[in-house]
Amino acid sequence: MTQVQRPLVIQSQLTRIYCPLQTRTRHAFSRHGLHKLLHTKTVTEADIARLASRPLHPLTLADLVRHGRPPLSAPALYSSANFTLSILPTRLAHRIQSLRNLPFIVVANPHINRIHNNYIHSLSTLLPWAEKEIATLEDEVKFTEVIADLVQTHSNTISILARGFLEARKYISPKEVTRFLDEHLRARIGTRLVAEQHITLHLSSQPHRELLSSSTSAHEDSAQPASSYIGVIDTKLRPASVITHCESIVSEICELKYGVRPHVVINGEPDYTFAHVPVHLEYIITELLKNAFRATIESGKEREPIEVTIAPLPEDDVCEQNENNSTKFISNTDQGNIDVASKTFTGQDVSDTPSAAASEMIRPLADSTPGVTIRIRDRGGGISPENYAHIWDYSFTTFNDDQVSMTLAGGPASKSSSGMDALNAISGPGGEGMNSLAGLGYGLPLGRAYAEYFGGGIAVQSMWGWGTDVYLSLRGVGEID
Ligand code: ADP
Ligand code: K
Ligand code: MG
Repeated sequence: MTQVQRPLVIQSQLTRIYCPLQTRTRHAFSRHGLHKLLHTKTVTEADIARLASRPLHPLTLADLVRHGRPPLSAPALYSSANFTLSILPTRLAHRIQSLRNLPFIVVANPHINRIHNNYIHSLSTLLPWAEKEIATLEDEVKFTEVIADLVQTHSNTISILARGFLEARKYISPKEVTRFLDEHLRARIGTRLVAEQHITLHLSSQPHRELLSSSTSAHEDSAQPASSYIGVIDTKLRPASVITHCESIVSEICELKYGVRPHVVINGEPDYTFAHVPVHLEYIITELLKNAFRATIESGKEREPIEVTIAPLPEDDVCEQNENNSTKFISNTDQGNIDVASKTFTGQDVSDTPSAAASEMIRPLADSTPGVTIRIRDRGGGISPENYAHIWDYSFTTFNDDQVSMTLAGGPASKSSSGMDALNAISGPGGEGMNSLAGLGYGLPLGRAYAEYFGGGIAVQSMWGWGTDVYLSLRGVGEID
């Protein structure tokens, strides 16, 4: 048996504002010096084979909220811990196997290999709990440390994988990388949701009240009242507030780097609220605004506002299950709306199918769950037909830093990027890269992965030579009592 120690820290500024409870996780643990050496058990090939042969439990939103509203009683907290424990080892083993299925020379890349080893590490910290039933406060605290370590260990996965695939790009095609990452990053979204949900419930629960009250003072002025949260879900999330917040971040980047600051106009129904995971929405909106701002600046149209329209779904919209058992919208195409299910636009020859890994999706609690479409419209010149075919590939980007400065200085724009320099720009909720306008081409595909996770989607409509409309559809997580 070996022992490891890892610090439990970090959370992006965004998360701090919109998800106060989540932030408390690391503060509470680190401030009170609760992180100790974690027990590990060596992971054998037999462990991986056994766990990976188990089917994945299809996650539902009901799973995330079924332990009730915080503060949880001790038994409810133990049941959350036991549920988390029942889910995670299988999920990690599936990821390990999928990494091993990559071409050998790709897995041998030090960065990809590091991710593989991170999964082995996390599994080794969960195995000692394998046959246990968590039924005491002491065990629950120890187990939550293991889960916090897991979240921390995997926090930079996206930028590390991006670097690895960039270095290994001679040995694997962009389409193969996209297929792998679509599945891998989606699975990661689910694993993190389960882990962070438990951590957050833990910190807001009865038996830990004392710990909580002495560690939250710094966050009491947070933008959202904690009472609207169930773990990581905000039951009263207001997309307009998220948009305004993300706008300020993206325009700050533009101002600092390029000296111009395009602005956003929000219309439609800004007062609309629904239940969703704030960090997911923040990630998506930030990436979409970055794209719109960048195009607007590059085409010298920074005086033209970026128009964001918030359109709640009509009450009588129905929600159907398709053969994949994943949820889709049936929208009223007669009114010229987009049909998010097939990602086609009525009357136009654009087909943009949902990604293949759409089965890794959380289903809404009920068919009557609310939803919203958010359209982001820019005058940035649109996307050329040859680029349009690649925008959903992880790593496809037309960005390079010189291009923007040259365009702003009135020089010619090149249409390629080496990619390596842009690594700093990779971002994800809680990840790095918040300070770059564009990067390695992960914004759209990863944004779509987050949107599809709850049965939504992203569709991009380009009017080449004029501008781009991006339709982000989100299905709320339903009525939660
Ligand atoms: P990145 O922004 O890092 O390049 P994305 O996946 O966000 O990666 O976008 C991929 C590419 O799609 C961009 O490089 C750009 O060429 C194109 N694109 C995305 N959104 C827009 C937009 N609103 N206007 C023009 N081009 C866009
Ligand atoms: K891309
Ligand atoms: Mg982008």
